Amino acid sequence: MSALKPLVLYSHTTGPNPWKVAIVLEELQIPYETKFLEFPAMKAEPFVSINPNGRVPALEDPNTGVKVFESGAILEYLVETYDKEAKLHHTATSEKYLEKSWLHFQMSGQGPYWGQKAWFTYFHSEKNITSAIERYGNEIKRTLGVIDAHLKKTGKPYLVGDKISYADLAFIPWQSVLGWLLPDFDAAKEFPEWSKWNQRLLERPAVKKVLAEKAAASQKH
Ligand SMILES: N[C@@H](CCC(=O)N[C@@H](CS)C(=O)NCC(=O)O)C(=O)O
Repeated sequence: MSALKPLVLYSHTTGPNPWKVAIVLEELQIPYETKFLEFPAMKAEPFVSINPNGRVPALEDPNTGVKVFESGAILEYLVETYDKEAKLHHTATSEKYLEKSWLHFQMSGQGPYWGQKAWFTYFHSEKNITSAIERYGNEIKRTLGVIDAHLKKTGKPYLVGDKISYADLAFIPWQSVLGWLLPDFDAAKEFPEWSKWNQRLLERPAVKKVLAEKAAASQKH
C-alpha cells in the first residue's frame, strides 16, 4: 500500500466517532492524514460539501476520488476498498450481514444513546434532568447487556465468530469513555463477557496507538 496517496480523515479532538475510522485505518495500515475541525469550520464550506450534516468524521480518498461521511459508511468503504485479504471483514454472505447488523447496532443503538448520556450529564444547559440521565444510563447498560448475552450465547471471542471485524472495532471509542459516562458502574462485574471482549480489543496495537493519540489530542483541546 506504499504507493497510495494519504487519505484525509476529518476529525475532532474529543468526539468519539472519528477515532473508530482511525482505528480501522491503522489496522489496515492505510496511509492517512488527520485534519482536526472545530466549530464553525465544520458547519461551513468547503466541509459541508463533503458532509452536508456538518459533523465529523468524513473521509476523502485521493486515490479513488471518493468522499464519504457517516463513520459506519466510512468503515464499509475502507474494508470494501482496501481489505483485500479480508483481515477485518467476513466474506460469506451470512457472516457479512451479521457484521453489518452489529455495525448498525453500534451506529443506532450505542452511539446516539451513549452520546445523549454524555450530553445530559455534562453539557446540557439545564442541570440534573434526572429522568433523561437515568434513561440514557439505562440504555448504556442495556446495550452492554445485549453484547454480553450474545457473546455468552455464542461462546465466541468476537461479535461474528472467531474473527475480529470492523464491527467489533466500531464500539471501541465510546467504550473507552464508559468510566466517564457511568463512574459508579462496575461493567466488568455486571457484564463479564462484554468486559473480556472489550479487553481483547483494547490490547490490539492499533487500538492502543489510536486511543493514545485521542488522549493526546484531547489534552491539547
Ligand atoms: N452518526 C455520525 C455522528 C457524527 C457526530 O456526531 N460527530 C460529532 C463528533 S464525534 C460531531 O461532529 N460533533 C459536532 C457537532 O455536533 O456539531 C457518525 O457516526 O459519523
